[in-house]
Amino acid sequence: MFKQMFDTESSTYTYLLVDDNSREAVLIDPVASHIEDYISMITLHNLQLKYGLETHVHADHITASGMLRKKLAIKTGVSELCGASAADIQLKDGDVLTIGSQTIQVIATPGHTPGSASYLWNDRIFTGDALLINGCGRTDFQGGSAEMQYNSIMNKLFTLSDDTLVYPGHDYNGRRVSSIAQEKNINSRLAGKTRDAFIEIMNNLNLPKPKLIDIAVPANRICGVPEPEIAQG
Ligand SMILES: N[C@@H](CCC(=O)N[C@@H](CS)C(=O)NCC(=O)O)C(=O)O
Ligand SMILES: [Fe+2]
Repeated sequence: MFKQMFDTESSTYTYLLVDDNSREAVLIDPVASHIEDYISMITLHNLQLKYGLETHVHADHITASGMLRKKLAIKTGVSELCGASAADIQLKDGDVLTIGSQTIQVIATPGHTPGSASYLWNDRIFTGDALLINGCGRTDFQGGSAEMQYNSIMNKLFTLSDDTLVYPGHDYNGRRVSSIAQEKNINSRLAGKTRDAFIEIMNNLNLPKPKLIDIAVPANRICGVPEPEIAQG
């Protein structure tokens, strides 16, 4: 079982991955304002939520991971390079998590942020903001690096099988899924572009700062839950 959910406020995608035999499940990039929807879905389908995973410390919304940990005793996981010491699992490139007999592989894809990670599950890759559909995450805040982003995409994501389905962290134009082949062939920032050309594009996006960045980044370093609540368990 697999679900792709969308937060209209931040255009964020959240993904539910389920191992049908064991009913163990994972949420990738859950959004705080949708926590009741996640809990209803978990109850309805009789799931055992095992992990709440982040593709990075988000700048545009607050994560539901810490609240889910409080309510459902899940483990929260984020790259060790995110500076989110409150997370239960500090993930490294190559780490493998399991739901039932299925594996979720962590692939470090720094660039949008130093701790950005992608998750490979069967024929699907959840790229966060490392690779978007016909785009990629910006690299102009949170220690971002266009050069690292280029290397992550070319040397890690684009070495996956062409058939791998690409599920992004956001889409601002209603698109839901792509593939490695599609992004290699028609991503306008990458297809036929040199590394220098990519860096030039990324350094001249001139995007406004995300509205919530000053609230979301510190909150997400502690899994989105205020510290006193963590202290109380
Ligand atoms: N207007 C949005 C900005 C969102 C934004 O900057 N998103 C980041 C990902 S966290 C990005 O990389 N956007 C790429 C783009 O807008 O092309 C907000 O205020 O939250
Ligand atoms: Fe982001």
